[in-house]
Amino acid sequence: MLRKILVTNALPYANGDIHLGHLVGYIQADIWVRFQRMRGHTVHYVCADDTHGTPIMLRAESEGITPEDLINRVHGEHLRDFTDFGVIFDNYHSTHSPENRAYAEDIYTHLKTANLIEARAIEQFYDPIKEMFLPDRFIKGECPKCGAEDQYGDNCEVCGAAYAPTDLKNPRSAVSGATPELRTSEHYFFRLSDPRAVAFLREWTTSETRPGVRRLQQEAANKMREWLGADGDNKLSDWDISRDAPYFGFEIPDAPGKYFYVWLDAPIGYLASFKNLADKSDGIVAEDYIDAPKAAALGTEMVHFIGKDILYFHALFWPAMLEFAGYRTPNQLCVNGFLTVDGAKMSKSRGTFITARSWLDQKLDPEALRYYFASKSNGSMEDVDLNLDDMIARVNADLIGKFINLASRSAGFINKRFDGRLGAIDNDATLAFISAWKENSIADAFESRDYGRALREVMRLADLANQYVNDTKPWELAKQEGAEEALHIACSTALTLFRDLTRYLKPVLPSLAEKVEQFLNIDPLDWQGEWQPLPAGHRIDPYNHLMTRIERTRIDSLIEANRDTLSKG
Ligand code: B3M
Ligand code: ZN
Repeated sequence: MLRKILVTNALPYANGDIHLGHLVGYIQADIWVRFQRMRGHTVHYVCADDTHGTPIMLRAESEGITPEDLINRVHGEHLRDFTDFGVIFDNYHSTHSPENRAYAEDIYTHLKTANLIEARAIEQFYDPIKEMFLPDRFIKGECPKCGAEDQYGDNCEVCGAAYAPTDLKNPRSAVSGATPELRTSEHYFFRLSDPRAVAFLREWTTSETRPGVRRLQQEAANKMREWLGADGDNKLSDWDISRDAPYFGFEIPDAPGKYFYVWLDAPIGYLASFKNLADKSDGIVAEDYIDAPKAAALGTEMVHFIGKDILYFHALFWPAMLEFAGYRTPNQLCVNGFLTVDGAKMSKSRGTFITARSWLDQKLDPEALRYYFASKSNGSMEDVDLNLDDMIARVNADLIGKFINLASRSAGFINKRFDGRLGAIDNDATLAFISAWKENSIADAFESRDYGRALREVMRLADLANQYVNDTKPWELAKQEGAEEALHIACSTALTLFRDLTRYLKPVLPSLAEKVEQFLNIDPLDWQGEWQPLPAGHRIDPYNHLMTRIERTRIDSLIEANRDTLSKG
């Protein structure tokens, strides 16, 4: 049965560059979207910049521009970076948009009507010079536990202690340096602790979205059990969803000077981006994917790809917000781990806090990184390690040494000796490929986002194909009298196997696959129907260079370009 799926990635904050750590989850999502489309399913793939909140307001102020100018500039930078890595959204929107304001107000109003919003007075640090309340990360002081200086208001980077800003010794505003004052202000809370919300979340976090497919990976479901507590427990605390002016965001209806906290309207940005897409497209009806009754009746799906650091928001706050506002809830959360580089956290001082743009500036192939991240992805929340030497070795061995080499050792003879026309193929050599096609094992691995398993199977097939070429030795047949037909069959067979490998690699290496489709002079490859060889008589185009080996020197200059010797991180 063909599926209709709305797929999203986490919305990157508009106050920073896209770096390789972001790209793990974006590439995993883009691969899954491309795979589903090759299988014939309808996928709408959307994202947006996450634009509200104090950091962006203060950064715009420090640059002497408006927040709107800042987020417009960053929107273009982010979209260029994603596009250049082959992460192609149907729409890349912004949370600072009319659609997002409308949905945020509607959801809030519904939650209020459901008696799930409560006003409470809270004490917070206030900066008397900047005349603003201070988020925890904008208060510095000495750690109450170990005395370390210059620690943030919520946790100590030296001893790891978590605490309230009021526990800091000698607190000061990180914005103006002033000593902050404790002031009381009314805030609005989403009552996540309401028994209705807890009961809903217990069911939602443990249910299946399709037969045999759970909404959450096992590690994520385990975290939920920890956060929700055992049956009868009620460990969820209510969520403060308002912030006081001055704040860059949406004002709360009927609450002048009160704004939606950035995380209230951030996930709503998924809906806003899709609504913006639907309104400018023919044949897409946003409500079919957003309204609970319509989505249920039509069987449309909503699948979010996120990093594990934002699981709490997406597995608790977000589904509860949607459920009690009468919107459809997500079918699945696909959660990725963090990126480490050479086994350690990305670090500016070591030059491994690598931006997407710097990878491209070094003329490194973005599809090399796509391939490596895919080979290290297994569909779990485990961290992904970018071991730079291993990446060089694996890309050069698998893609250049096995995959490309197959075409480069056979295409020339077809062009030179047979006018670019293919001949008959050796059916025995295709048997393993035909059974792989029928077994669907590679497709199943892509479906479950275990791209590492998929690629291991693809490379096993590539080894078989290269073994066939090594056995038939076209370069020797070309010198033998009367071996024309054997040469024609050997090279035609190799190119059919190469076509199969290209199909399987296409979700991971879309632009390389497109070059191969042009060289083989075939229609865009999909992943449906019966297996067919490239037919005898089919004309291929001249073989051109498809991919360049990666050299360590290029990686070394990448690291130098990202090394910030002054930074601590
Ligand atoms: N902007 C945090 C992040 O960039 C936040 C994600 C929002 S997803 C709705 O990971
Ligand atoms: Zn400490």
